[in-house]
Amino acid sequence: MDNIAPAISPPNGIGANKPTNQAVLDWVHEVELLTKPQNIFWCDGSEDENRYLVREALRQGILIQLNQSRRPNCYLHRSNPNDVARVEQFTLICTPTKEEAGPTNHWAAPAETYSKLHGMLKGAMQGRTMFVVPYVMGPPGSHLAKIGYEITDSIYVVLSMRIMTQMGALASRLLGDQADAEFNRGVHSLLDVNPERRWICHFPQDNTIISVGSGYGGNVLLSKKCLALRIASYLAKQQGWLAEHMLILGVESPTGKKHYVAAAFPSACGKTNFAMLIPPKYFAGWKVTTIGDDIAWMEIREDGRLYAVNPENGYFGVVPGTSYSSNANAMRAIEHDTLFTNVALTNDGDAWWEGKDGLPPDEGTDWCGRPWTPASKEKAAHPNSRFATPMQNNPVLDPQVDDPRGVPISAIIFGGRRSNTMPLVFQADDWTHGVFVGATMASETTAAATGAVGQVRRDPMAMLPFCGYNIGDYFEHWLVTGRRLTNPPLIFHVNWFRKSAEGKFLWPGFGQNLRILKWIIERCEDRAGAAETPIGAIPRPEDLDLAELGEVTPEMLRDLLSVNSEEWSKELEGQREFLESLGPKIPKALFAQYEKVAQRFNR
Ligand code: OXD
Ligand code: MN
Repeated sequence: MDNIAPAISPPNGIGANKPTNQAVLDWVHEVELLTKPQNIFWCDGSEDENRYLVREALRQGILIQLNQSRRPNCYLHRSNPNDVARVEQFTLICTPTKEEAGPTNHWAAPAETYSKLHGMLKGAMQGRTMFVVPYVMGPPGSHLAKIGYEITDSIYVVLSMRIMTQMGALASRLLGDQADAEFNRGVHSLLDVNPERRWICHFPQDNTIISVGSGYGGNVLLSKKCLALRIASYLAKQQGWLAEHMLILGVESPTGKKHYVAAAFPSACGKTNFAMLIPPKYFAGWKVTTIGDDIAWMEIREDGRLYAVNPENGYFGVVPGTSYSSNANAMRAIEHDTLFTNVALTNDGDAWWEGKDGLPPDEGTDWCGRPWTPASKEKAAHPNSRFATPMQNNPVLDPQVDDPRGVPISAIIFGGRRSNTMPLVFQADDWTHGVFVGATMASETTAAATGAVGQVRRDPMAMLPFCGYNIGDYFEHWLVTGRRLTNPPLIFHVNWFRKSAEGKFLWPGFGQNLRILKWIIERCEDRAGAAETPIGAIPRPEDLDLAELGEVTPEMLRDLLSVNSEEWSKELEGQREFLESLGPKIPKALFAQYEKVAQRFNR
């Protein structure tokens, strides 16, 4: 087999930034002895290093340069077609007992898994360069900030980590030289990108991740889903904070009053779009700003409120459907300094995808590198094609994004993609009811993970694939956190995706979601009305600001805000069955919430 990641020989001064912490050096040495790379490249995150690595990646065909006058510093990467999404079935939580991983995770015993992985990694980097990538997650100075090192044999991973994290010498400086300084150990090897030897393994007790056989972002950018969610959720439980699959946005009204909200939607359900929302014309003077688009780390502060930081430095967003009309801020962000994966290529060197503004090109090259025309049966861009872009590219980046104290959260929003049942928005009675709403939320599956698309699955707090320990303990942790919050955020549920009987979306979504956000923050300020329903408080049409919303008729609005008892009797049944299926660790308080809601329907 040709080596898919041949070694590179950097010039003097590049790839030589060896950290000084002996524990890091010892661990890297162990991995070196196991994987036998041709050489080690110590990354420092500098511009020179980046230029050199991009040049090498272009030379090896790992990247394709896009038209530099149209998209400066933008490149396209094509992953192996067998490797285009997260692989939940091969993602393991390796805790001493199966019970610690719980019913929603694939579990494997740590000792056996280490030896299986070590077997696969033996000599795996022969003829390759082993990159050591130091990185920081979270604003430096925040005591939630975490340091990680990812060892990888993929240049694409290094270039992506540079965008997605604060990568480089800063991490080693912050870690210092103490032998017991805490850092995450991540080892990644492409091996031969074979789906039969693809494993994403987490060892929460060892703060260690090993990922083999994949080159796709969600499986290999170990800072993101692996550290910032799976390992961090485990640490958060031990240490009394929350690591969540949530965007964080700021919303400021024309009077200058500002709130921050965090929202958990499953993968590819519009978190990035919501986090970068552009107010419609009628809402002149309103501003929405982004703290983060995917992950929130939150802790309780002295004032009894929840404060959030974004651990990441960039956005790894779904490309198809992104356009100047759906998300002009994202479009501006990805005009430069962006790494695209699995989009199509136009003949003049630009990126193209389904849902981009304008007409499709007459001809081009699809995500697999095959000639493509609008008559082709296959899509030009893979439905899970991605951009990786630094958050500094975001024209509406919130000024507080680097604040080590984080931002105070007024509301938490859960949401999913549901064609029916779930109204446009409702408010939970209180924190405990909100935890029940989050714990039982569901969504139609998307292309972000391998497997069937469009099937309703329960995805508690959008953490089903990301909670690094027993989901029952996780729910309990949420309940305990609620008891510690003297000034808790209000909790809501939204559904932008409800459809008419004819299968048409009832709500325009995107910028118009500000109307719902406005009601939410008015509820936080105790100045918006609502109707009490069995599932929670739902705005009446007169409680929403609907001026100049031509496309939604009163009938559509009625359907959007309705609670259909037949649909809800099925929904409640599904919620109860789901909680029961999770076994004995599910807190009784959640079943009590179920009973409460069910009884309200029977009144
Ligand atoms: C993501 C995901 O990539 O949730 O953010 O899959
Ligand atoms: Mn995500």
